[in-house]
Parts: sequence; structure tokens; C-alpha cells
Amino acid sequence: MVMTTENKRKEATKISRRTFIKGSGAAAAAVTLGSAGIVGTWADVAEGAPVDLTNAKTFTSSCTMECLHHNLKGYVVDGKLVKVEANTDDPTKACLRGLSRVQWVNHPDRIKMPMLRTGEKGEGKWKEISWDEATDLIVTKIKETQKELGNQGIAYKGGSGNFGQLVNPLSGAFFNYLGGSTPFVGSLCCQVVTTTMPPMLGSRYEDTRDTIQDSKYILVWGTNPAVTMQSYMYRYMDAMSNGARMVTIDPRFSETAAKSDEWIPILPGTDAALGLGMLKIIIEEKLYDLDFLQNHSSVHFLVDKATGDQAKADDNETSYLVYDEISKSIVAHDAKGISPALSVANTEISEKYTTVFDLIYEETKIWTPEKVQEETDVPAETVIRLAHEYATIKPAMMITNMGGFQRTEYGSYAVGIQFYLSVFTGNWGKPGNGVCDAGGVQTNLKINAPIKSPKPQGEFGSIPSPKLGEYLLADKPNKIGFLWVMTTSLMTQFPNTNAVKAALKKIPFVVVVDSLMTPTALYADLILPNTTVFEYTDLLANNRSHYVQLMEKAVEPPGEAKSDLEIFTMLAKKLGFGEAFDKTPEELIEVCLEGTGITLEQLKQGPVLGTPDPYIPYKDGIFKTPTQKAELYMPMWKSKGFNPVVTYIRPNEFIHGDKELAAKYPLMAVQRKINRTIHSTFGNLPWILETCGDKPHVLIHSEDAAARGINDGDRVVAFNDRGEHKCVAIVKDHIKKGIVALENGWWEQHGGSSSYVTSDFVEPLGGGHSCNNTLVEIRKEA
Ligand SMILES: Nc1nc2c(c(=O)[nH]1)N[C@H]1C(S)=C(S)[C@@H](COP(=O)(O)OP(=O)(O)OC[C@H]3O[C@@H](n4cnc5c(=O)[nH]c(N)nc54)[C@H](O)[C@@H]3O)O[C@H]1N2
Ligand SMILES: Nc1nc2c(c(=O)[nH]1)N[C@H]1C(S)=C(S)[C@@H](COP(=O)(O)OP(=O)(O)OC[C@H]3O[C@@H](n4cnc5c(=O)[nH]c(N)nc54)[C@H](O)[C@@H]3O)O[C@H]1N2
Ligand code: SF4
Ligand SMILES: [Mo]
Repeated sequence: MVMTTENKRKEATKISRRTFIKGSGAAAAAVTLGSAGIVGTWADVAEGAPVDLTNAKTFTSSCTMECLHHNLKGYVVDGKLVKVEANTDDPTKACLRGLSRVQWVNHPDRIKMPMLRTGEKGEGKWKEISWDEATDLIVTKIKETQKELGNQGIAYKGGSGNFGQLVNPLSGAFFNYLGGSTPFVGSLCCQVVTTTMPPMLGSRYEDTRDTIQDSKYILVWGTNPAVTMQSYMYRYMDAMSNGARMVTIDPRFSETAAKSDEWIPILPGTDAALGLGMLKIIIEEKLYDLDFLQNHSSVHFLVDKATGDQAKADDNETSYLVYDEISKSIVAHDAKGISPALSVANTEISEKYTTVFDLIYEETKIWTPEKVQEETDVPAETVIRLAHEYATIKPAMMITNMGGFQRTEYGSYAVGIQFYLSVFTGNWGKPGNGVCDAGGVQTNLKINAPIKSPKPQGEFGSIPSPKLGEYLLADKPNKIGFLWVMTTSLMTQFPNTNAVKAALKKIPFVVVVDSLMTPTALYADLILPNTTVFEYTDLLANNRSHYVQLMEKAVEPPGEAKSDLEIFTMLAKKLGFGEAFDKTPEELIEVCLEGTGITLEQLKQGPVLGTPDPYIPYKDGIFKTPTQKAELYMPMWKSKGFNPVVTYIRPNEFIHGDKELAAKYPLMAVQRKINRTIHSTFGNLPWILETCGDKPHVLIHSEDAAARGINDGDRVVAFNDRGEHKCVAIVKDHIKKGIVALENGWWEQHGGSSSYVTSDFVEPLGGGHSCNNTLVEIRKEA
């Protein structure tokens, strides 16, 4: 564990934490917001006159939603948070969204008291009630539901709004103390990475961000770090200055494509076909790294042709059979002095066995460059060049970061082929190579749950998250009578919003815990006012930052807003398990940190680096699987009836998929994340509204626009059988013809979410979200 912030850049600026605190009164943070290009100082962006910070007290906290968890410094004058700036201890800097938290804390529309619905759901009529009344009502509703429907009638949904240890981890414990609840399974974010990466490579959240600058070839595949991992973008630029080539594969000329040497447009949901075509070339031209494959992968493991299963040398998961070319016999893969065969096609065991390599090669065979071009629209010569470049320019890094490519109908195969390519080319374990996932301290430290959760009692069915609306409406797997919603925005982020809205209206009692009147809060029966960053104490040590951070309470929340911990504690007391929850945040933080070697006292001095520096995932090619090798055969896929090695399955909601649907809705809509928000979070803050506007857009190719009589700036409607999304057209050839890009995260109050049209198909291999295989038509608004 290193206590200092190690970043080379910071060393160059020689600002220590101590000197920063001393000089902080005069310090002014530069703020940027991506391509919007806003650069200024606090004085420029303050409401009215600059604030006198001479006697300000400073506190540190962290930006909590599913972003980079930047460390923040808050200034308090007379009990009011007057300024938030990027903490210079953090090697990458907070953006305008993070700094706008000062406006979130002080927002005039903060919910200050529990609000009980008085009109129809969604009508926006409320009356304030006391916490005592609110918690009594919740207890009554929970007990009524338990009596009528059993614990199966209770459900809670948490999301990505706050990665602090004292928020979402409490909800699991709370509802299990009640006896259990019907769970939602699968994340809308990166479910298929979660189900593919750990069995293949041994773990998740292994990021390569520390050594991007050391790479010579950066393949940005279906992700847009210039917007979504913005503060690390300088490292890509540094790599390019050092001679790296950067290539971006995206249907859209993204902000990252604009910074790259090459943009490769592709049809959404076809990335696995492109990858298989690249791998065919790499295999047939023997561009693979044989030494790496032999020592660090499972490609030579035998597969029994009769069962289709890998042949094990013993009953556990650590020893498999291979064919030794020296002794011409079948031996355990970890036997000494052997030379395992990649292929057994021409050996005497070929009747009974094949190898993982043979299976993979077989899947690539049909993917000639011409066939790849037909399926993906990537020109054949580009496929060949891409394969050559990625296999030969080293070190090569692939950037995937939970990208859009995997929120597609068979996204698991797209994730899998990227790992295959990286393993075949030996691109792991050294600075400048690897595949960049989201990452953070959890890969290295075991942070404990703050409250130990009992086991749920009884049998529970489950609800696949992409189908939340449909399942709740259809009482699948059973009727839900009580729904608790925290840290998520069902009305903006969940596909098929009309079904979600109808479900929220149908469920007898919906509690939403949030700090502002979000689009989801609008459909609650009861809203509980929540604290936000700088108003409560927490620990941030999660999957998005390499730092363990203390979130200090700096000011009192407005009205009677309470933290999630306080809310659960009040309820737990009334429900008879109060002592499990009745702890101070500091006590619970100590529990979280036990065994990590990091102490609360240490964190009070500043953020602590929780990963080695630089962090190099699977250093020297040692993977975290039981065999310590990259295991490219996936038993889980086979158990679900799918090919256990990567193949390509054409999406259904796709221009060359369901013909009837494609005739009715001929435009392929992809989603994109935008600078103004993290999902729906920050969407109503004044600085954000001022700098990034208040209307959703659709990017449409000029020929597609002309065919529909649409001009740049026109108000249009994107629609399909699921619903309508109103937006403003950007007519520009920054996207492939036939594809449109819709923006993520827009509030109902600003015209509504693009999720009104997105597909709620559940990716069948991993249970993921397929919003990027959505067909729409677009018309000019009447
Ligand atoms: N500003 C901002 N930053 C964020 C977030 C945010 O909401 N706002 N969210 C955070 C979170 S939770 C996540 S998961 C990450 C996600 O980060 P990204 O992956 O960068 O997010 P997206 O914008 O959804 O998708 C990236 C790109 O995928 C492209 N795309 C869509 N479908 C396909 C496809 O089938 N194939 C290929 N090759 N490309 C495709 C889109 O055109 C888009 O440019 O960002 C994180 N950072
Ligand atoms: N159409 C479309 N849908 C998408 C995507 C897309 O690109 N397009 N992307 C998908 C992805 S990658 C992701 S990760 C998901 C994200 O979807 P969500 O997890 O729903 O993210 P947000 O919209 O940011 O909602 C977070 C909410 O938590 C609240 N919150 C913040 N802090 C706290 C707290 O301390 N306590 C409580 N109780 N609440 C708090 C915020 O105010 C906000 O209302 O969306 C997915 N859905
Ligand atoms: S929104 Fe993301 S990039 Fe901006 S300050 Fe917060 S964590 Fe950092
Ligand atoms: Mo996400």
C-alpha cells in the first residue's frame, strides 16, 4: 500500500496536500467539461460575486455515482457549502459535473420532508408528512404486503447513484433482515462483462488506465473515453505524442473517434463477427503469440467430442487433459516437460477429442474479410489491416470500459472475442497492453460489507432487470405489493419506459428515496428526502477509482433530509432489528476497512491508494482463474444451450434481422452517454442546464434526414411499438447512414428518456441489456 499519490504528472507540479490546504483560500480550480470546452475558474462560474474563502473550513468527499469517483474538496462558510473543487491530490481531476455538486447541495428544489402522494400517480400532488408518520406507514405497508403476498411481494431496486459503502450495501442487509424479497437480476450496465470476464480471466474490474500512455496501439472498441472516462484522455494523447496509433470502432464518429488516427464505423451488434474475422487472419497467418498461448491460455485443453465438455485430468477445476506432442500421449496440462498440441486434428486421438483451439478456429473459418464486410459494413481491406496492426504493433491495448458494443443482443460474444484477440496476441501483463475494463480498489482490497446480511428465508423467483416494467406489470414471477427504489432512476434508465411507468402506477406502494424530484420520484407513493455528498459521512472504495476515500460530512442537510443509513436505522428499530443498524457511520466504516490495512485515521489525512502503482492486470500473464490461464472455453454458455466458444449470432432487432420490424422501423438506434449527465444524475443543475442545454438530441445522417424532410435543429420524434422519444435533430454525417444516436439520461421534465424506445430484450448468455439493438423510425414533430 502506498500512501502518497504517485502520479508522474502531479510530481511534476509539486503540489503536496499540505501546501494545497494552506494555500487553498487563493487557489482556483480549472474546470473543464469535455468537448463543450468550458474552461474557467470559480470566480467565472459562481452565482453572482466570488465568495470570500479566507475563513472557509474545508472538507473532502467523493463524487459517488458510476463514474470515476473523483476526490472533491468542499468549502464551508457559515455552515453553507459555498464551493466544490477538484482535490489536487487526485491524479485526475473532477469535471464540471462534480463541481456542480455545490448546486445540488444548495438546490432550491431539494426535497426536505417525506412527501405523501395526494393526487394520481405521476400528477405531482403531495403533502408533507413527518418522519414518524412516514416510517409508521412504511412499516404498515410492509406488514400488509407480507400478510397478503409473503416476502415475495416485497422488492427493492438499487442502482448506480451512489457507490458508497453505507448506501446500497445496507439495502441487501435490511431486506434480508425482513426475511428476503424478490430480487432483480442483472445490471443494465455491464452484465455481460460480469458474466464473461471472471470465468475467462478470473476477475473483473481490471483496468489498464495507469499505462495507457505506454501503449503503441490503442484500439478503442465500442466505447467513448473522451466523454465517459474524460479525465484520463490526456494519457491517450500522451501515447499518441509518443507515436502510438489510435483506432476507434464505433457506428458514430464519436468524440474519441475525432481524436483517433482512424474511425471504423460498424453496424451495431456485429462486433463479434468483426472480431472472428480478425482472429481468422491472426490464426491463418500465424500472427499469434505461440509462447503466450502455450503458457498462459487454455487453447490446448482437450474437448471430448461426445459430450462437448473439456476433458479434466481430475475432479477439480485446476487440471485438464492435453495432447503432448513429444510423448504422443494424453497428459495433464500441468505435467512437466511437455509440449501440448494446439490442434489434434491430424493425430490418432482426433476421433475422440478436439481442442479449444480447434473449436475456436472452426468458428472463425466462415469469417473471410468479404463475409465480415457483408455483415458488419467494415470494408474487407480494413478488417485485414486491423488484424495485422493489432497483432503486430506492441504493446497493444484494447479499450472497452463497459462500452456500448456489449449492450447488444449477444453482447457476451462481443466481450469474449475481444478477450480472445488479446490472449492470442499475448497482449496481457505488461505496461501498455491488456483490455481496459472499469476498475478500482475492489480488485485488490477486500472491503467488507458494513452490516452482515442474514440469509433470506424461503424461495424467491427473480425479475431480469431489462424486463422490470414487463415483469412487474404481468405479476411475474409473482405480484409485487411494495417496491423500494433507491440510487436508481427507473423512469430514465430502464428500457421500455411506458411499461415501467405503468408498473409504477400499478404497484400498490412505491417508496422512492432521493434528494430531488426526479422523474422516478414523480411516480412514487411516498418520497423520502435523502442527503447528498457533503451532507453525510461515508467510505468510497469501489470499482471505479484506485483510491480509498473518506466522504466527510461538511454541512447539515436541508429540512429533514436523511442519509440512507439513518432511514434504514429508523425503520429497523420499528421492525425489531434496530441494534443491527443503530451504528455510527464511523463504526461501520471501521467494519468495512477491517483486514485491509487501511485505517479511518489514515483516511482522515487524505485518499489512500488502494492498488499497486502502476496497476498492471494479470501481471506477467498470470490470470486469476483456477488454472491461472485464460480459459477461453465457457461451460456456462454451454449450460445455457449456446456455443461454449465465441460465435456470432445476428441480432433480431436489427436491419438485417426481423424483416417485418426492419421494414416498419428502418433506423438502427444506438445510445450514447453525454457530457451533461452521468445517466440521469446532475440533469437539473443550473450550470449543467446553462452549458449543455435542456433538450435531448438525435444524431442523424444527412441522407436519412433528407428522406424524412428533417433539417438540422428540427424537433423530431423517434418512435417504435414501445413508445416515443422527443428530441432535436442534429443533421451531420458523423454517423453511418441508417443509424441514429440517441442520448442517455434525459428527465421526464425535459421531454423524457430515450429508454421509451430502447429494446428490453434480455441478452440470453449473460442476462444483459440490449439497448443498442433498437429499431426506430423518425418523423418531424407535428
Ligand atoms: N459523461 C458520462 N460519462 C460516463 C457515464 C455517463 O452517463 N456520462 N456513464 C458511465 C458508465 S456507468 C458507463 S457503463 C460508461 C460507458 O461508457 P461508454 O461505453 O463510452 O458509453 P456509451 O456512450 O454508452 O457507448 C460508447 C459508444 O458505443 C457506441 N456503440 C453503440 N452500440 C455499439 C455497437 O454495437 N458496437 C460498437 N462498436 N459501438 C457501439 C456508441 O455509438 C457510443 O459512442 O461510461 C461511464 N462514464
Ligand atoms: N436508454 C439508456 N438506458 C441506459 C443506458 C443508456 O446508455 N441508455 N445505460 C445503462 C447504464 S450503463 C447504466 S450504469 C444505468 C444507470 O442507471 P441508474 O443506476 O438508474 O443511474 P442514474 O440515472 O444516475 O440514477 C441514480 C439515482 O440515484 C440517486 N442517488 C444519488 N445518490 C444517492 C444516495 O446516496 N441515496 C439514494 N437513495 N439515491 C441516490 C440520484 O439522485 C439518481 O436519481 O443505466 C442504463 N440504462
Ligand atoms: S462526474 Fe465523473 S468525471 Fe465528473 S467529477 Fe464526478 S466522478 Fe469525476
Ligand atoms: Mo454503466
